[in-house]
Parts: sequence; structure tokens; C-alpha cells
Amino acid sequence: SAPARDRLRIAIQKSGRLADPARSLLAACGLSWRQSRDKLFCFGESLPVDLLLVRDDDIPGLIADGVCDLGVVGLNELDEQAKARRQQGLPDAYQPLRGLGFGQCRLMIAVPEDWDWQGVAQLSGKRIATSYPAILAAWLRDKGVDAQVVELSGSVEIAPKLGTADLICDLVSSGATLAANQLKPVETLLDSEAVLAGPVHELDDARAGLMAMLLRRLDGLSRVQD
Ligand code: PRT
Ligand code: ZN
Repeated sequence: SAPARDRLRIAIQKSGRLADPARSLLAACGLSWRQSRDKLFCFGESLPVDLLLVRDDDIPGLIADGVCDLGVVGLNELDEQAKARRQQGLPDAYQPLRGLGFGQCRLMIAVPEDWDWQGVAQLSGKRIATSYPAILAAWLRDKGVDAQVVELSGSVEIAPKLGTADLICDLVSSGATLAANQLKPVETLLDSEAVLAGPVHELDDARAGLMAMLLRRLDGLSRVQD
């Protein structure tokens, strides 16, 4: 088994939509850090809780590998990687522990504006571009729809115009990106927000107490906000 550790390690996004709110939330829980020069690792000063600054895509894997104990990541990313693991026959390796109330968005099916939307049966035989192939495949299977999943790592919204797909499955917040690309949202696969993700098994060393304290402080904050 893994060696006992007495410092908790939390992965957050280095830059991007979740980076600042994640840091602010942890600071509001009483954590503070000495900024390291390379800014990949922030050593905790007020408490033995360190930060690892990474790409959001790497956060679930860092928890699965035990490199980090907790992570702040979009439920969309956590759920995608959890479903991908299941599709590969791997055991669950992380779970959402708390919703954090920021980073809200929806994973949605969007079709060309001129489509007369009749329902999911209309997706049959179509090519759907997405960065969330595992969530989309599971949803299509659940709906009994046979469609082709076209995996793209970015710029999903221009795929219909380029002719590489008929429609898309992508994150939506204001809807401005869809409108700018003459697409309209028609179905929601997932309501997402930033979550605090953690391991599926409880820790059995000093980190367990630190984690419990952090969760208590988080819960206290959300009660104050409500
Ligand atoms: O570099 P790194 O890999 O860490 O960052 P990233 O570019 O992968 O992620 P980032 O910072 O863009 O998003 C991080 C997380 O923010 C996502 O995983 C979501 O959980 C959350 N989030 C919330 C969003 C949005 N809202 C959002 N609107 N992530 C992306 N978008 C994109 C969406 O994909 C689309 O392109 O914004 C566009 C749509 O926005 P609207 O307002 O036009 O609808
Ligand atoms: Zn990313």
C-alpha cells in the first residue's frame, strides 16, 4: 500500500475558468500558501495542505494515481473520465464529494438552427462532434439511438460548418457560442459545476483528519452563503 503521508495535496487548475475561484474558495477555508518559483507546487503555510497547479484534464488521473488527495474540477471532466474508465473495465477511482457553486454549465446536444427538432430519434445515423465521447456514448446507448461519435479536442462548435459532423455535443453557459455558429441547444446530457473530487476509499493516515476538517469548513461556508 501507499506510504503514509501527513500533508494533504489538492490539485487545482493552473489557469482557466476554475483557477481563481478554486484558489479563493480554499483561501476562504483558511488555507494559505508560499508561492513556489515554478508555480507548479504551492507549499501550504497555515495548514499542511499543498496545491498542485495543473490542467483540468489531468486532475481525475492525479487522484486515481494517488498523486493528489483532492481536486477541484468540473463535474463534466470528472464524469467523462469516470465513464471512460468504466468502459475500459477499470474500477472507480474518484468521486465528487461536494458541489462548489461555480463553473456552472450544461453539456448539451446542439443542432443546426434550421433543423425542425422532433426528438432524440432524429439523431439516428448522424455524426456528433464532441470532447465528451464517453458521456455521449453512454447517453446515446441509454436513449437507444445509433449515432456516430466524432471525438474532437477543441473547436467542436465549428464541426458542422466544416462538414466533419452533422451536430455537436458541447458545454454551454450563455449560449452565445452556439448562436454565433448558427446552432441551437436541444437536449441536456449533464448539469455541471465545479466539484471537490476525492478518492473512493477513505484515507487511513493524518490526511484523513485534514480532509474532514476541510470538508467541515467548506460546508460551513456554504451555510453562510445560503
Ligand atoms: O488548460 P486547461 O485544460 O486546464 O483548461 P480548459 O481550456 O480545458 O478548461 P476551461 O478553463 O475552459 O474550463 C474549465 C471548466 O470550466 C470546464 O471543464 C467546465 O467545467 C467549466 N465551464 C463552465 C466551461 C464553461 N462554463 C464554458 N462555457 N467550460 C467551457 N466553456 C466553453 C464551451 O466549451 C464553449 O466553447 O465556453 C463556450 C460556450 O460558452 P457560452 O457562454 O458561449 O455558452
Ligand atoms: Zn482542459
